[in-house]
Amino acid sequence: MQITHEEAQVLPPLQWLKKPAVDGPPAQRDPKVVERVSQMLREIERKGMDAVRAYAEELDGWSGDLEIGEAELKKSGDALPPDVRTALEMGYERTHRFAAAQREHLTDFEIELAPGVNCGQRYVPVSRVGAYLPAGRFPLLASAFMTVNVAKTAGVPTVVACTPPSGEHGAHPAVLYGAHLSRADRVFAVGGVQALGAMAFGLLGEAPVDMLVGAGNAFVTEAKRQLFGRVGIDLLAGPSEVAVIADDSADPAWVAADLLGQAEHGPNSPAALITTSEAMGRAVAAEVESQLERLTTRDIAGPAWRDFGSVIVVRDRDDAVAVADVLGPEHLEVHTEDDDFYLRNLTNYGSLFIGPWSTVAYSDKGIAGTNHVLPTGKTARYNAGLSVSRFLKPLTYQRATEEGTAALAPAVERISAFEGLAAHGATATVRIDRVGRTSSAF
Ligand code: HSO
Ligand code: ZN
Repeated sequence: MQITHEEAQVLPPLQWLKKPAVDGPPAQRDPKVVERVSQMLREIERKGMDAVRAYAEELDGWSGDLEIGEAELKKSGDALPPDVRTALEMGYERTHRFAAAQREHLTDFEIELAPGVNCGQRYVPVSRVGAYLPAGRFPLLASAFMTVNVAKTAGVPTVVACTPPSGEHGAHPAVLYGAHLSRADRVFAVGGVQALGAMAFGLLGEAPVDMLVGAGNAFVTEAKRQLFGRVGIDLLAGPSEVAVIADDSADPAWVAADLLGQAEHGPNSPAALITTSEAMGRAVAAEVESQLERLTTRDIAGPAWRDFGSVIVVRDRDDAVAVADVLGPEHLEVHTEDDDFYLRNLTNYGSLFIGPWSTVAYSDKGIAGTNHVLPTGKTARYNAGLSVSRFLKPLTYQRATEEGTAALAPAVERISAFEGLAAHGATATVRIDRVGRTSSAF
């Protein structure tokens, strides 16, 4: 999400109180990762479950059952502290209601384009989806709400989920409970590249999936990239990012807290403050330093802020929008007296958090309802976060009647003849011959 030095030149006059030490996150595609993933996928495709089991043992130290049974899933919630369970149920309910509202706002239609010529579009769900539920350094409990739940709410008939094996339950109980609440059809304790390969190649007693979704480490992301085309994917997630636009009215302590709230994801997580007030920029920078001292995750958030943090002072709100649109951050917060102006004018971001009482973690945990699978690395220029629409194909159709021949066939005949595509033209001619050629051309 960092501004490159070239981009800084074309932006409106800027003052950098704190420039990131490097231009951007390191390239995602480490050649060693690319080669290893490709070799693993080849092996899995060739040897099937034998390879999946061998990798589970070698990489995750797991040789137990790969499928988490119905009964285990149902009681996964019992292993959780009651308040965590209640919070998860709340997250499921909110994310489900938001996804259901998205579904309702996608409507099929049919319009008459000429007499006897109707065209339409209907949303049809993908048949089979595979969701990867990571459980790495920190298990992100809301993952299934964002993937499995949204796919089911879109109407996907079969959604299988894979999560890395851990502990005696075969997988993290909170991750399992999230998958259960989200209505996963089957859940497997399989991690990493072997999970994605197994789902894509149809090795888990299920037909191959049509789409793979969900975030993971660099190997998981690379596996999705290599499998893309054979299956659909949601997006290729990079390090989590946050940017905040703040004016003089913001509370520097809150802005600092929200910057660190994503910086703790990893030492290469970018966090940027864009401010119309130099005083605010300095106050936030000081706050970040003092909050870092108390933060238990300072060993991650500290380097992230040092190497990937920035404070950019801009002239006015138009420049703030211009800078934010160049950054295209995954998460964008607005703490200003003018929040609606930003809502109307910003165009590149994964998800927007309006006003000081909104914050990224509310959606990260699923509690606010919006999705946390969001575009990173400036891909918000052309991509949005995960939503029901990603699982729904807008399939089109035409419905022409005999009466429609006059509006369609003569023009198609002319174009086909001009192109030299005789057989195309003949499909129009046979229909004209049946209804009779009228003198008027078209
Ligand atoms: N910020 C991550 C999601 C997350 N963080 C979940 C914590 N829990 C990507 O949007
Ligand atoms: Zn987060």
